[in-house]
This record gives sequence, C-alpha cells and structure tokens, in this order.
Amino acid sequence: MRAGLALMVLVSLFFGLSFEAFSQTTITAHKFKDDDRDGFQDAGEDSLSNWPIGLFSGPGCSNLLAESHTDVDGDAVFEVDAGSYSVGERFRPGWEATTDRCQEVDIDGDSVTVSFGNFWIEDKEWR
Ligand SMILES: [Ca+2]
Repeated sequence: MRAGLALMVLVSLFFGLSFEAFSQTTITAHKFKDDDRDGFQDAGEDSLSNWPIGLFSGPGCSNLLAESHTDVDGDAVFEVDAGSYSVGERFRPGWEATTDRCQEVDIDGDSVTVSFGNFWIEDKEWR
C-alpha cells in the first residue's frame, strides 16, 4: 500500500512538471525560395536551409534573444514562453526578400509559424 501511494505521488509530480513544461511553446521560422515572388511557397519552390534567423524580444527586430539557422526542411525553431516577439531573417547578398524581413509574433500558447520568402536575383535575367 505504501509503495502504491509513493508511486501515485511520483506520477502526480511527473505530470505536474510536464504541465509546467507545456507552458512553453514554439515559434518556427520557415524559409523558402520564392521563384515567382508572390510571397507564398508554391508547389515546386524549394525550402532554404542554413539561413540565419534571429528571435527578438518585442517588435522591431532590435533586441536579440537568440539566433539559429534553418534546417534541411527550411525551419528554424525557437522554444519560447507566451509573449511578444519578432523574428527576422538575415540579409544575404544576391537574394531579394519577398516577405517582410522582420515579422512580429504575439504568442499565447499555440505554436506559430512565420514564413520568409526570398528570390534569387540572378533568376531575374531569365525573365
Ligand atoms: Ca511563390
């Protein structure tokens, strides 16, 4: 009986701690090559990996909290608490942004994904 009670206490503690962990959520920044420059990732437009992405406190992309790079799927994931953030992509020569380079995110529990499209300027010559 005593062992069973101890187990219940341990299980309760475990789930209590788990609920604590769930108060964190994620912001995902997704990068893609926007061949037609419409601001959306269409069929056939590749994701872009290894692109530096910054997470900032509050709006305006000025107060840097963390920096990461997009993975092979074009995603950079930040674990955050509820609050107000902005996410910004780093400028890279040869690329033109087709979406806002700094995007504001207010997050209150649900995960959020923001997308950043870029057009490779050398592709312009072919049009
Ligand atoms: Ca597109």
